[in-house]
Order: sequence, then structure tokens, then C-alpha cells
Amino acid sequence: MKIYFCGSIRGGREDVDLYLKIVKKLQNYGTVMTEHVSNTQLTRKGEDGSAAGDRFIHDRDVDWLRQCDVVVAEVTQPSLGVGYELGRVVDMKKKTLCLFRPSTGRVLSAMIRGADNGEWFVVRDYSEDEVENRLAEFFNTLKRT
Ligand code: 6K6
Repeated sequence: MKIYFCGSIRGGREDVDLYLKIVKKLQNYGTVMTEHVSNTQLTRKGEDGSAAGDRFIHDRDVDWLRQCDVVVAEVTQPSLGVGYELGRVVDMKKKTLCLFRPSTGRVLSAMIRGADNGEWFVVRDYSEDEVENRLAEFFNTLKRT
């Protein structure tokens, strides 16, 4: 199974340790195409994509979104890129899980929470110690569809 993981890069790297934890768990379910998002060495500015170029990154990532079987997004740290990716996958009707931590005091954008259709695009609130269970629920549901 090809899994596309979304997490903030230029939106801020505050949650990168959690992204790493999620990606490690996702690797039990399949191949994570976007492992670099969880790279703790990657800063919001340091690797600004200048080597590859922003157009290259955009086109490659949209291509990977088309190829993937499922999308998992950590959406607590607001990120234009993650929001954009999610908008594209809604159009593609990909099976998508968005994970949000209310304990941060943030309120998730209505454009993400409101996109939950209880079917192939779902938003789940969670705390860090619930990651494993949330992922298991999501992937078990996939097996039944
Ligand atoms: C070089 C080495 C590692 O990363 C880079 C350059 N940047 C990006 N590489 C790959 N994917 C990216 C990059 N910048 C953004 N994205 C995609 O957008 C990822 O799939 C993330 O889910 C999302 C983050 O968007 P921003 O707006 O927070 O950067």
C-alpha cells in the first residue's frame, strides 16, 4: 500500500517529532512516499527546495498524490501546503485520515473539519498517545471497504 503522509514544512516544524512517530507507525501498513516530511533535520527555511525548485516539488508531490492509495495528514500545525494537498485529494476522492490535537488550544479550519464526509475523508481528534489506535481504526476500516 502506498501511503502519502502530509505534515507542515514551511508552515512550521514544531511537530516534527510527532510526524516521525506517525511515519514509523505508518510503515507497518505500507510504503510511506513522503518520509522526508518527518526528517528532523529539515527546517522550515533551511531546505527551501531551491535545489529541486518549487515547481518540481509541487509537480512531483501532486503526482505522488495521484499514485497513492491513502493519505494521512497531521493537521494541527497550520500549513498552506497541507491544506492545498488536502483540497486536491478531496477532488481525487482518495481515502484520507486527518489527525488533529485539540489539546494544543488550536481550532481546526472549517475547510478541513467541514470536509469530513464520514466515508472516505475523515477528521479525527486525538492525543499523542492515541496515534496507534487512530491509525489502526482507519486501516481496519479500509480493509472492510
Ligand atoms: C527538500 C528536502 C526535503 O524537502 C525539501 C523541499 N520541500 C518539500 N519537499 C517535499 N514536499 C514538500 C516540500 N515542501 C512542501 N511539501 C509538501 O507540502 C509536503 O508533502 C507537505 O505535506 C506539505 C507542507 O507544506 P508547507 O506549506 O508547510 O511547506
